[in-house]
Amino acid sequence: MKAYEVNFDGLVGPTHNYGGLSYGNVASYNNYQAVSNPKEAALQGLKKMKALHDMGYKQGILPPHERPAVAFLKAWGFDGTDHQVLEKVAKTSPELLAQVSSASCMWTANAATISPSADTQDGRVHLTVANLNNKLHRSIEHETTLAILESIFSDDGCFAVHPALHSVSQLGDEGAANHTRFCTDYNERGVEFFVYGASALNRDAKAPKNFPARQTLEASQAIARIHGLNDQTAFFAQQNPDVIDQGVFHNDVISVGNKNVLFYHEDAFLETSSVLDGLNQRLQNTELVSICVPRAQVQVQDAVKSYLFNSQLLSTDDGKMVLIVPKECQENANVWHYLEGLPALGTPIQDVKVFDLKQSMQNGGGPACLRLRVVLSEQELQAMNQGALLTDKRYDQLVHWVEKHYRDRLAPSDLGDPALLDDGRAALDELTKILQLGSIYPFQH
Ligand code: SUG
Repeated sequence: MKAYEVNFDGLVGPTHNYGGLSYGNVASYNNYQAVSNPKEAALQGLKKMKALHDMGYKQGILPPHERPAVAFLKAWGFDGTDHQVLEKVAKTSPELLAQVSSASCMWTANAATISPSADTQDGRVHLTVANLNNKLHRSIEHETTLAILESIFSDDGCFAVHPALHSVSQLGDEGAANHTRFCTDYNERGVEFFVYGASALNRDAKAPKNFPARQTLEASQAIARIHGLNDQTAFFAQQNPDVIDQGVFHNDVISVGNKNVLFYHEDAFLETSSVLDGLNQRLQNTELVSICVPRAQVQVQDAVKSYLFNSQLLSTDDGKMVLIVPKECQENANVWHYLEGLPALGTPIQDVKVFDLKQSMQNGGGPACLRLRVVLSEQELQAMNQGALLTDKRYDQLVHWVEKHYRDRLAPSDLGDPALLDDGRAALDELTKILQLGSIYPFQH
């Protein structure tokens, strides 16, 4: 049966702002307290979704979470009405307010890890929500993400949605940002490639020195077990710790894969030749096509600034592939020079398309961060909640919804505005109807 790669993009939330919250993520850190434009951010994201939908790809949508997350502030000892809580935290701890106001769930590559049914022991699609415990503002995402995924993939004959791993640093899990699947065709058994930043339990293992390794080997192994993968369908490799120290906080900032193609930077992995061998040994009916971008042409710093590898690598009807890159690639001379020459290299990547995602990019989130890939057979596609799929009509509804509810300017001092909370809730309530999700938010209960 035919299977599709469905990209579920995160719809940017009304509180999108620059909190400088992600140590190790250079763009997030550098844009601390810059003024954001949530309306533009959401429209930029929707434009990419619509463009891919128009190109014939299946496109899904994951909604933003409730922010500011007052429930967490209450759990941390702030009391009173919701407005009183906001007022108190804005006065006494604006830093904490920024943590609970981030729209970071927009980067849905970090929402979960997905194993398609062709790979798993019980023949169901397995989804494990990421605990994101390396960053406070992201560690509060997993409960709502679970509710959303359970609402979209509720048919337990087809899907198994698993809660996040226990939230401790040794089991740090950042979802599909560190997971790539290789295969001949989406409906065939593939090999799932888990790239970890460090091992938490092996004291002799190499680890980055300056910035945190957000994904552990132990978390990746746990997910592979939970999903019913085996030695042929799962393969683990360590990211090069030196590049984490240069700002490559997820593997999807330094490599991307699709079907049998791996597009990666020369410095991406700790042991590149064993990575390529390991993947090749496990791939069925095809050879791995590895496209290495040499450091002599594109330095790690160029990759971090431009997000060349945080691109979406998509199959086209003629059996080739197109790379969806952010505009920042055009602005980096080395990267653009490389991309201009890429089609002539004779690899499957024959086309490059550029998107303006500046609002997200300024927080370190490119095209690939904004999407969660879920491979679904025809039957699984029918079994999921159809409200979460983009159609022409739903796109128009969502653009109208953003225009109506979103601000075009948000400064750090605006986060304590009670109207931001109230308007946000009214907007999300309306959104759950557009996406047919039911009551997924705490304020709806
Ligand atoms: O977790 N940025 C996100 C970016 C996530 C990118 N995702 C992938 N590479 N898949 C992060 O670091 C910044 C928020 C702020 O600073 O306001 C932030 O959370």
